[in-house]
Amino acid sequence: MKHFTIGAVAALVMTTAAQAQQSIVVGHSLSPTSHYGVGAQAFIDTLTELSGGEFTGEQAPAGQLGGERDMIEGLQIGSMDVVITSTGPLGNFVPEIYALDLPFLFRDYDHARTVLDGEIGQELLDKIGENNLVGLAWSENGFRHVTNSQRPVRTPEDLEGLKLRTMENQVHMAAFEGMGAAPTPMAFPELFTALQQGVVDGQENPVTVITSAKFWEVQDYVSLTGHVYSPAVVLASPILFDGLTEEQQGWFMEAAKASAAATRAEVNRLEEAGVALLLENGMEVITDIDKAPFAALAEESSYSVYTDQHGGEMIERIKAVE
Ligand code: EAX
Repeated sequence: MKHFTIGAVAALVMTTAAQAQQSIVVGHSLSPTSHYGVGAQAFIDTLTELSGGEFTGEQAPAGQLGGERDMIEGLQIGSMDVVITSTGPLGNFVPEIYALDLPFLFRDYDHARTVLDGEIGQELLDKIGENNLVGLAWSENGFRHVTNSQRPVRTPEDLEGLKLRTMENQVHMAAFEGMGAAPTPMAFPELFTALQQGVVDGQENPVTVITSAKFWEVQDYVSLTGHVYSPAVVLASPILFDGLTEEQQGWFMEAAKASAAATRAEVNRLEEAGVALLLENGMEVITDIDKAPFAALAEESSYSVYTDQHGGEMIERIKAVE
């Protein structure tokens, strides 16, 4: 029979405890203080608390582990645990999600949140689940606006010839082509430098992102076009999630809901305070915009990217939600 010293036994016990504890990496493309950063921290804190410390976590912010498309791929192969991402590149993996990226579809934040928190949101989370990903909860990025370094944009004519970075999203690219810009798809981590070096003239993002990325350092004009609502979603790797007990899965889902709530609260705060921040930092903010001509062109050029594959039923259902 083997004899263990007290020290060896203590070491053994400690190793076992350490093995039972798992640290979850939460990846996202923005700064740790952004609306995603706040949401990532809420996820980690809630998961740690619910699990009594069995799970802890850390953020991988600022695209440290890649752009949003790379991180989604990472979830599928198990190199990422949890990712907070816009739906920007998600349609490449789950085509039904493109319904949410259609320009001028959601009327306001209330409309978008009601849709995502209801039956349609659940159906689409389930669709994500059919594509080698786990959709834990809908979170939020915000209504997107156009910024650029060249001129105030008030009409589609002002977009003419503007090299505009879009997300890697077929619907958005088609929409901007229709509105007259020259869309250039690019991952977010490359964007700041691309704007700085003049590879592109402009980009489009919500106030949340424009402020947290400090785009005023490289952009002079922001037009409050609100041309599309940008959902975010908290995703998990099926390789991680499917290995959890039901109780543990419940903790992850609760943590994702807490994350989304914290992010939405931060979106609300920035929707109030953000425009003042843009002005303070020297941007010209263009608010007198007639959205109708933008909407007509964007709808004509981009809705078929979705409807050719899936028909128009989902669009009607989304519009009908009060
Ligand atoms: O999800 O790529 C983008 O423009 C996104 O809005 C940003 O990464 C936050």
